Amino acid sequence: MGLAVAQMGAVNLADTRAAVVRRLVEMLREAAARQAEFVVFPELALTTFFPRYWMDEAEAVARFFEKSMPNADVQPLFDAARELGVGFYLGYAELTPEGRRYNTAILVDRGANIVGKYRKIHLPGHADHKTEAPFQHLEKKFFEVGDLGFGVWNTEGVNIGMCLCNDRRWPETYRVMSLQSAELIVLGYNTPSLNIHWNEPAHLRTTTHEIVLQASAYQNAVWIGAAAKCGHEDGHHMIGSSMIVAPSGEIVARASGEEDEVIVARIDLDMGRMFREHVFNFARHRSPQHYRLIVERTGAGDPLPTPPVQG
Ligand code: CDT
Repeated sequence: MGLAVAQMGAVNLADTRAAVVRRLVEMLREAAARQAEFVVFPELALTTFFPRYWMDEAEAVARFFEKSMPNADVQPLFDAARELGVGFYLGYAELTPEGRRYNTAILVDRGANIVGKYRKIHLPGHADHKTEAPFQHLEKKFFEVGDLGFGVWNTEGVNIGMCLCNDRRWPETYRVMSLQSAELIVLGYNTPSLNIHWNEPAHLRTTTHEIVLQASAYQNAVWIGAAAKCGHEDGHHMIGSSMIVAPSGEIVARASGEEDEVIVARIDLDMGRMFREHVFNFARHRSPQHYRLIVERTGAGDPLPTPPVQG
């Protein structure tokens, strides 16, 4: 399969949806010209990373949420996908007809049909106004926890699972999808270089991003395509390092800058199959009876009673 990851440089507050979609279409065309059949775009790809700004929910909805998909602004991307026969993953802020707000990603097939939807489950940040912080991270204010679980869709003969940004740091995300035979997991992210919660050294933001993608690809025998929105959005810097990671844990393609940039790899789905048949043969080696705490506890608690040690 030809897999492209389309990293985006900054989207500033002043940028219109139409201008952003023109950038996405240009990258879709480049990906198609380089024989990609599927393109991964970032989280909240159509706007700036607006959870960094304090505002009320009504203002956020009016300025940054999509009320339908595709809508008139985004239609050119769907038209280009149909014309080129290229599927894609796209992240955006979703307002449902019932007025609910989610951080959402869609899976679009090569005929430009929306075949899957994911709503972000691990929402980082806070809901209160941190007046001392240089910026906010208001995902817990603007979005509800996703209600669709971690789905996997067979599209174009490949089992594709989706998640979004902070989800990539949690092992459960990948395992739930690999237990549904996911072969490829795609995700978009907006990772600020500064962590407002503690004085995390800037380089660790990229190191931890790499570690989770490489370890998760290996432990779940999946390919991962991860697309950043990065660079300086109105002065707020976010990491790049969009990448494609193999089930061996190796990084096979990586963005080199912090601008719009398409990376492409021919991914061999048989590589995942080999890991799934041997070291990570789930059916042979997993022991879910010993994993009960994973679904019984949310936060860490006391050690469980253990049988007395013999001998
Ligand atoms: N968008 C997103 O989920 N970003 C988070 C930043 C967490 S710091 C509050 C991430 O995990 O990259």
